[in-house]
This record gives sequence, C-alpha cells and structure tokens, in this order.
Amino acid sequence: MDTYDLITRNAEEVVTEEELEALADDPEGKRAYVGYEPSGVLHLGHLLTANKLIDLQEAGFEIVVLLADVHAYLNGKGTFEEIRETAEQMREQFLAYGLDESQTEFVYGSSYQMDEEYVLDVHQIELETSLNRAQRAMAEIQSGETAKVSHVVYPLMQALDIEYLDVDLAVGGLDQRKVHMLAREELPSLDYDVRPALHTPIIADLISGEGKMSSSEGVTISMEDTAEDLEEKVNSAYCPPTRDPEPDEDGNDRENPVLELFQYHVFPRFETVVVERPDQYGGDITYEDYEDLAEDLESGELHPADAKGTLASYLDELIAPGRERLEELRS
Ligand code: NAL
Repeated sequence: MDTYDLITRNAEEVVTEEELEALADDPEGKRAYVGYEPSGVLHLGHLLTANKLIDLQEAGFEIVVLLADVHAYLNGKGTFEEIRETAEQMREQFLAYGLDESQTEFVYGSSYQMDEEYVLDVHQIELETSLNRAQRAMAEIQSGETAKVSHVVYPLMQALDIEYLDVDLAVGGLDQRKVHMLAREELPSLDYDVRPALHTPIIADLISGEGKMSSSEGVTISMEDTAEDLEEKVNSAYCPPTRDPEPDEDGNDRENPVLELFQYHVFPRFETVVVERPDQYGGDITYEDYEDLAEDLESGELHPADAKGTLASYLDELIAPGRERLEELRS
C-alpha cells in the first residue's frame, strides 16, 4: 500500500488532502498526535484511533500520545489524583495493544499546561475567540448537561496543544473536528502554524445500529471484557444482511455495527480473517479484505451468526494482551 493510502485508510475526513499528501511524501521523523482524557479502561473508541496511530508508525511517523489529565479535570471527570492514576494504566494498555514503545512518546498535559508561557497563551486565545465559537467546538465532547466555564477553556487549550507538542498532524475521532477547525482558525492569530487533521469515523451503537457507541450509555466493548462477555455482546448486536440498512420507524439512520467493527477494528490488524464453519455449512472461508466479507454477508453466502462468532473471537484476540496487563496491574 502506498504511504498516503496507508495513513488515510479508514479515515472519515482529512483536512486537507494536499497537506496530508505533503506529509506522506516525507513521513520520516514527522510527529502525529492524539490526546485522550485518561480513563481506567480503554474501550473500542480509543482503539479506533490507536489503529490509525499504528498505521502512522508503520509509515515512519513518531507518535505523541497526550494523556490529557488537565482536560479530563476541566471536563469534570474526577479529582486530579484519580485522573493521574488512571492515566498510567492507560499508557500500559496502549503498549499492550500494539503501539511501538520506541516510536511513542506519552506526555502528561499537566507537565507543561501550568507553565507561565502556556497559561498566557491560553488567555490570549481566550481573547481571540468568541464564547459561542468555543461552545460549539465543545458540543460533542462536553460531559454533563450544564455548560461550565471550564468547558469553553477546554477546546482552546486543546488547540494550543497542537503548537506546544510540536506536531505535524492532529488525529482524533470525528467528534474532535470542531476543535481542530478552531485550531486551524485561531493558531495563526497567535503567529503559530496551521496543522492538518485526520478524523476517524464514529462507530454506531452495537444494539440499535444508530447514533454512536458510547461508554456512558448502551453497550461498549472494553479491555476488561472476557471472551464470554464479547460473545454475548456481539451476539446481541444489530446485523441485518446489508451494509446499508434502512432507517428505523422514526426515520433514524442505521448502520451495520458488526460490519463496521470488521472494517475498522479487525481487518486493519489481521492479514486474513477466517470464518470457521462445519463442512455441512460450507466449511471455513478465508477473507483477505473487508469488501469480500461484506459482499458475502449481503449475498447470503455468510450468515450473520457466523459473522458475529468470528467477530467476537477476533476482538478477543485484539484485547487479550491489554486485558492481561490490566489484571497484572491490579494484582
Ligand atoms: C484530546 C483531548 C484532550 C486534549 C487534547 C489536547 C490536544 C490534542 C488532543 C486532545 C481529548 C478529547 C476527547 N477532546 O474528547 O477525548
């Protein structure tokens, strides 16, 4: 695969294509970063961006993972002590998942976000940005019903971090796009450069196929799940024999979450995917790419129950090293 295709595969959006092409032409030593609010246990949302980081490492990028402790604090995720503890566990799980330690730098936000120069820059960007603009940037990230002053400081600091971490590419889920757009707009007013951004898709809720999979509501898959948990969760997933399901009775869009998980989580990490079936049901099938599997589900060649069983076992293989690391840390 050529470098541009590798670093942009499965991306929902790149801003801009020209800027990414320039990075793809000369990736050695370039730095890409993702930030995460620390949480004790990784879930599939974290792993989706981690898959992109692994692609970028393969292309020669250095990876910066921001353990965004101050941001989690601003977003009401706990006391500062609690947040710091979960950040360390998070690092261990990412390494167990497959980020290459020699190409990954983990940085705590608090290691520079209290510095005088940084704090003054935060105030300057506060001066440049309307309240409305900051609130809109935060709408998809904010937890809790009531907007707090901290919620408008948050995206401004996230924008500044792109400069302070000295990165060439910002990576995040599609829910981060408004923050990245704000950064592109406001960083030049502080005489800082504009950086490109790459956004990964948002996976639909497993059970309904609607909206987004989220840890606050509905079923999520996490590093803590046992093989049995995974089977149970995946078995209850919505999986019509099509990649383009009809909207529900209320007109809400639906996706096929089982296919999404194959596309974004399984195929990027495995060369081949084998569906094991008894000979009387047609025997094993080996897939080398996602399209073939999706086509077989649509044609009826692959039964949803077999797709689900296969998905559960590949997900188990993906999370097993992180699950074991968590158990060690807790014993
Ligand atoms: C991502 C988050 C917080 C701070 C960041 C700073 C720089 C780059 C990325 C960052 C977390 C993210 C989330 N806003 O919603 O998970």
